Amino acid sequence: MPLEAPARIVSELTSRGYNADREAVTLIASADDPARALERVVEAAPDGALRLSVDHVREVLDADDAAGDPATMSESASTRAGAVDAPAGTDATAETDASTDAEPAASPDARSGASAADGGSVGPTADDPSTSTAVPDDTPDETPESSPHETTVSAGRTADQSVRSVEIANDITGRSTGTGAYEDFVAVFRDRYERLGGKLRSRVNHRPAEAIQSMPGGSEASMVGMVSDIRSTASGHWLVELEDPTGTFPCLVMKDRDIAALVEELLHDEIIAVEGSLADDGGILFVDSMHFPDVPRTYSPNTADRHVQAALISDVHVGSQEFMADAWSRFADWLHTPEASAIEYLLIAGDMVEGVGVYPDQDEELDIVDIYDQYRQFSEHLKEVPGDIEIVMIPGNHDAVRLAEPQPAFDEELRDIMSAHDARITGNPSTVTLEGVSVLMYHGVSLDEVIAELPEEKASYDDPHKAMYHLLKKRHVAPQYGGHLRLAPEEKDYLTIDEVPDVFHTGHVHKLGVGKYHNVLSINSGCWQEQTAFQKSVNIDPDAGFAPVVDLDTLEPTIRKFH
Ligand code: D5M
Ligand code: FE
Ligand code: ZN
Repeated sequence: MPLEAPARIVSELTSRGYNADREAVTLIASADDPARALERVVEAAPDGALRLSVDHVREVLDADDAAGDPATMSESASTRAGAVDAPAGTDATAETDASTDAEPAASPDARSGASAADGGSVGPTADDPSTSTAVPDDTPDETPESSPHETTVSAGRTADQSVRSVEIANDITGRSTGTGAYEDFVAVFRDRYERLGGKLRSRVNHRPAEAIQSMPGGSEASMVGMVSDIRSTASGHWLVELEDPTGTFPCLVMKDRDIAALVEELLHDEIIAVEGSLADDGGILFVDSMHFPDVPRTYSPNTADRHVQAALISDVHVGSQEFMADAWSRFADWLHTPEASAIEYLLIAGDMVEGVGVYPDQDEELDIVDIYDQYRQFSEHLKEVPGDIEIVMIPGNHDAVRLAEPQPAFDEELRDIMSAHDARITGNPSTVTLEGVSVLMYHGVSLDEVIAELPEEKASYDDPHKAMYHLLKKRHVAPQYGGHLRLAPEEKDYLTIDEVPDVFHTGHVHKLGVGKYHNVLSINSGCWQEQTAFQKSVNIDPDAGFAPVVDLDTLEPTIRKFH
């Protein structure tokens, strides 16, 4: 195994029972022969050492005689045997107290799709502020040898990292072919039609628009098409125009039919199927039923073979004056505690930094004005996370990548800035499969659209997971093009949801929402940014400083609060 990557070195050291300071790992990584350097460092490690210090590594590398590090030698052997190596400055009391924030599992009701908040078990309102802090504020600050944030490994995590697996699919990075030309838009919509239409064609006896146009009046007819227009008629009925590669056809949904409620859910450019009968003159289809690509009700999600957890977060917004550095540090410190030892994965669904020039007047609230400095600072905060947690991140609309979706991952320059933690960096959206559990990660800009277009009870900022349900039902993360959403036409539609994910993870709206849709766990992960002036002006009250945690073996969610 190549040992150049810090994470590989960390895992090699962990498998031999050692933790190491981050700088020590960096030093080993930068040696001429990292594998040999690691061997020598381990051989020369003082008896009973738990953590290999940077001084130790330097001495070994500089001269060939090993020198013990008093600070590490004083650690007890029992700690080495698997107990957590608390970050320097965190004491046992802090660890115990950390457990008091435990929020009950959200227990979303799979059938009713009830929001976690409905159950009163998650969300800011359910919290008792006195017990909700993950690590008490009085945690001592002294950092005798290295700052807690230099710590790379928590010994409580599995030593055998070979059981881990992270696979990434549907990543646009490096595959972008679109030029933005008209033909590219035609191609991407054609691909969308083919792939989502394919999920509907077996369910209805469909005909192309062209064929329906020449069918006699009164015939039964079905069509699979993209919604190209939605209008209400003078008498209050709905006229939905469907388009397929052969043409368009007008479909009428009568206002007094049950299916009229479904018209309220429709977005432009989504793919649906309708069945009905043609008017006497054959010029319009009276719709009797409407079908969505959807997720089968009986979908049975995959689970991991062992007890292991993933924390799902987003919208860190480093560089904003409202970024909650303290809450973030509490979260990161908590990840070093035994209570968090099952968390081996951290997924970050976009908006790492606040960015520059994303919204009007945004510069008035910037703490860091240079975008690269924002990423440097973000990287520092990432280092607070234990080095033996696998991190996967996608960009969001505040990040320094193209805004149009699908968004490619961060470029080399930004990757370099964020390399310290060896995170996996992928596009928005991406499907990330953790030990068999597929997580569809999507930043969530389309949620603004879904919430704006659908009636309050079907999608709202207070229940963002319900808006996510509609994306699952439409099998597309960003169905409607032309509003908030910018689309980069590629040769295939990266935004369709081809395979049903086991978990759907979004952010962007800065509100917590957890629920299950046809057994797919849907999590909108809140943010790490306090209310901004804009959000105040439009009454958005963000859920800031929460970390949803998912059990990958049961797919049960828990929400942790850190502020
Ligand atoms: O956006 C967080 C949420 O707030 C998301 O629902 C969009 C909305 N938002 C925030 N600022 C603005 C402005 N200036 N105009 C419109 N909508 C806004 P995020 O992009 O993740 O910060
Ligand atoms: Fe955001
Ligand atoms: Zn966003």
